[in-house]
Amino acid sequence: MKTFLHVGDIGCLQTALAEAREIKADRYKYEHLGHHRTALLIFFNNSLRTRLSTQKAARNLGLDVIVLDVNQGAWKLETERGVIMDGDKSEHLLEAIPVMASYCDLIGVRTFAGLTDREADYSERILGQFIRYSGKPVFSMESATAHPLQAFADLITIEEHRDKKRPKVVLTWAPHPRALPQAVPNSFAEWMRAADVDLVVTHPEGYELDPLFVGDARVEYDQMRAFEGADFVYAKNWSCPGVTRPADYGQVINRDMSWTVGSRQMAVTNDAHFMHCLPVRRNMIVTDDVIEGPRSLVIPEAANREISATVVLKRILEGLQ
Ligand code: AN0
Ligand code: CP
Repeated sequence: MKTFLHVGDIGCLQTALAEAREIKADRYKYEHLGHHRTALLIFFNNSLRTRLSTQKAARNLGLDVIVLDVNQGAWKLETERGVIMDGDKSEHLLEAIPVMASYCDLIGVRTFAGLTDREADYSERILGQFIRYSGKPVFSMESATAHPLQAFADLITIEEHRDKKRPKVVLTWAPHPRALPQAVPNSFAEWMRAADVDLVVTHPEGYELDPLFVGDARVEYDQMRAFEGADFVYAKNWSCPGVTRPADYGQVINRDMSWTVGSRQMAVTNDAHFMHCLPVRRNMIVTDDVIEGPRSLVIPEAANREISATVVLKRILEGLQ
């Protein structure tokens, strides 16, 4: 595997899930694969889970790891070509990428959407430059439009907790004070469509996700109706994707606190498991009672980030042999 951004990059999901089970049973099984290899993890944005779980995954595979926080200690990077660099940015990504690539064998990049220019975000301009100019395998650690390591961990978690062949999985928007990317819901929808689940997406009008990810999944604007009989509830905030309202791209266009997931909504589900990728704002996205309740999966879901990352890095290393 040379790049990891979309669900198609991992191939057959049943095979990937079988590998996840194998690695969970013995996470050092492929320790030899990373011998004398180095992973570089580059963060343009904050992270707790991705930072820790991807490093742990790399070490499971015997890799050396270098972590770079671009905004702490490195030169400020210009990302647009053709700019006269007379501002505060000392170095261009076009030099920085091949230099960084010369010290490693594979590269993970976290670079959030700017949420001002839809075309720039949805063309994955920054991740694309790493793919084009590094000459090394590149994987998304949440890039502008996708968070595949999260979606893979979510799928592993659903697989571990489902008690029917085809569970009903509801992706619900929930309120948040600041504008957030669409990467998490995009990838969740994309991976759930590829898996054998009954996916329902619910959000206020104006929050329609890009068809590239959501395809023809059922969209239900009435949150209570969407939750009826759900086996899994996956909550997430996202900003306006600009699909039906291009001028509002990246904006917060709804603050309706009745969308906060609480016992009222959970009561109409099939005793659903609650999921969220974290970090979560309590009593904005979900009430204390629900996130602390017996059906909450947020901690095992985060723990599975180590497993999804180990499978993905293993696949990349196998491609280097
Ligand atoms: C980010 C987001 O919503 O994309 C990261 C989630 C994994 N969340 C925040 O910035 C709060
Ligand atoms: N879920 C997730 O990716 O969390 P971090 O932003 O803390 O890495």
